[in-house]
This record gives sequence, C-alpha cells and structure tokens, in this order.
Amino acid sequence: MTARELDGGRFVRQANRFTGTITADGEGGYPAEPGRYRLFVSLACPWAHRTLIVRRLLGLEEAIPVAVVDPIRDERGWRFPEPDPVTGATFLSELYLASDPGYEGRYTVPCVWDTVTGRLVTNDFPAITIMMGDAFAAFRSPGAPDLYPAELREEIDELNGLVYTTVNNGVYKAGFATSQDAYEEAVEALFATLGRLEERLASRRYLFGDRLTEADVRLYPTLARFDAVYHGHFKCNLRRLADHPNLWGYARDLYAIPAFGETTDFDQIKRHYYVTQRDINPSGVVPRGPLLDWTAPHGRNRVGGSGDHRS
Ligand SMILES: N[C@@H](CCC(=O)N[C@@H](CS)C(=O)NCC(=O)O)C(=O)O
Repeated sequence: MTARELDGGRFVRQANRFTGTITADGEGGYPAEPGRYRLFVSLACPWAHRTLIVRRLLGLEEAIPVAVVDPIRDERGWRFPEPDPVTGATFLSELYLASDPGYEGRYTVPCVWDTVTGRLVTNDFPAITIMMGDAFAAFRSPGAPDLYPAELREEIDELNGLVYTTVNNGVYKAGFATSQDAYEEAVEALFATLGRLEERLASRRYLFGDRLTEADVRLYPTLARFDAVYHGHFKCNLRRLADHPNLWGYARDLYAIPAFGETTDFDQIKRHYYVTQRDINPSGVVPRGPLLDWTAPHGRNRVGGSGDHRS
C-alpha cells in the first residue's frame, strides 16, 4: 500500500485527480445518458456510500449502473470479486491507468467511468452526488426529493463544510494520527461537532427540518460506521453514537428508509476497516460487536416531518 500522506503526524487526504462533469446538455463533453456511465463503489467506503444513497433516493438505479469492489483491499488496491463484466477490469487501478497512464495517486472509490470514451470522468465524491441530482434530473423517479434546493445551497454547503472537516474526515484524522497532538485535536473537534448536531436534531427531524437534503446524505455514512468501527478502530471513544439520543434516533430514522438502510452493509464495513488497515490493527481480527439494534423504534415522528421520503 502506498504510504499515507502525513504532515507532522496529521493525516492529509489526497486531492481528487479526475474532475470531469456530466451535465444534462453535455456541455463539458459528458452528456447525461442513461446507461452510459458506470459508478464504482465499495460498500465499506463512506464516500462511496453516499453515492449509493442518492442513486437510490432519486431512482437512478437503471440510469446509472453500479459495480461493487471486494471490501478487502491489499497493496494492489480495490479488486472486483469477478472481473467487471463491462470494463473487463480485475483491479480498479486498471481503470485509473487506462484514463491516465502516468497516474500516481491512490485508486479511490467512488469513481464514475464513461463507457463511450473508456475513461474515468470523476472521482470527486461531492461532485458525484450533486451531479446525480442536476444532470440526471430528467431521469429521476417521480416524487424523488430535491436534495440540494437552490434556496438552501449556501446553508447546506456551510454545514457540510463543518461536517466534512470535523466528522466525515475528522474520524480519519483521529484514526490515522501518528502524534498525540494530532489525535487530540481531531477528537476534540469531532465530539464538539457531534454535540452541536445533537442539539440541532432536538428540534429538527433532519438536519434542515422536515426535508431530507444532501447534508443528511453526507452525515449518515459516518454515523452508520461510528460505533461499529470509528469508536474502537479509530479511537473516537469519548462517547458512542448510541450515547447521543437525538443523533442515534436520527440515524435509525434514516436507516429505516430503504435508500439508507439497504445500502448499509455492516459486515463489509467492519471487515474492510479491521482487515485492510493492518497498520492500526495488525492481527486483522474483526470484533464481534457492537450489539446495536438499528431497527429499534426511533420515535423521531414527534420531532416533526412526515418521514414520507421513502423510495
Ligand atoms: N476521493 C474521495 C476520497 C475517497 C476515498 O478516500 N476512498 C477510499 C475508501 S473509503 C479509497 O478508495 N481508498 C483507496 C486507497 O486509499 O488506496 C474524496 O473525494 O475525498
């Protein structure tokens, strides 16, 4: 495995190399056409998880076919359980190198492949979910939610910025820190934000009230992995998700929506982190717990909202 980028013990996430954009009119060279693009994901990866949630919430399963890699990764990078029937690839690296033979970065999911040009369009996760709503609007199922409404974009971006830095990426900063200071800094910021979100959700069913937005899609994958992986493996253990009644109820409320629950695979999540990241878990032993009931009644109806976003 390529060494992780560290700066004085602080984990630094690499910048995305592929940043093409699919648009409804094809202006940038990539027109939205059903069946043309292939989405590559790992069910373990939180950044990929959100693309699966949005694809399902918007009813784009047929328009955007998906391929899932094996949850365990070695130094060769993500691998397919069987060669991918569309691209013929056995390793995700083949798609990156076919797109750019000089590529030297990590081979990451999620990424979107164009079957017409035989190249990767993008591996830029925030762009992928927004693009699904914008470029593929014409192919959404009737009644699909608008997750990124124009009037809320600024506020959603602001909250997403905080959640990305301190929560989504914050758990990685804590887990991959190789200095005490870097770890303390990350954990403090993480639990401060969780505390703020806990308060916010006392009077709002979702992060922006009664409607689901991109902000919920961004937060949920980290919550789904929190007690199972981040609490132990990444040392994010000041509190469990289950110790935050509003956040925990909110996470179960989302889990009850098929787009969230049916894309959440706890077994692959646990095996991926504990087996793949041997530098922080050398034995590769996967813990049995935690024993959480994600289907327990969440009682969030009392906070408001119809909860009527089920796809
Ligand atoms: N490119 C993503 C990050 C995606 C990412 O880091 N994915 C991880 C899995 S959770 C991955 O594919 N890692 C492969 C590797 O590090 O070799 C972003 O926009 O921040």
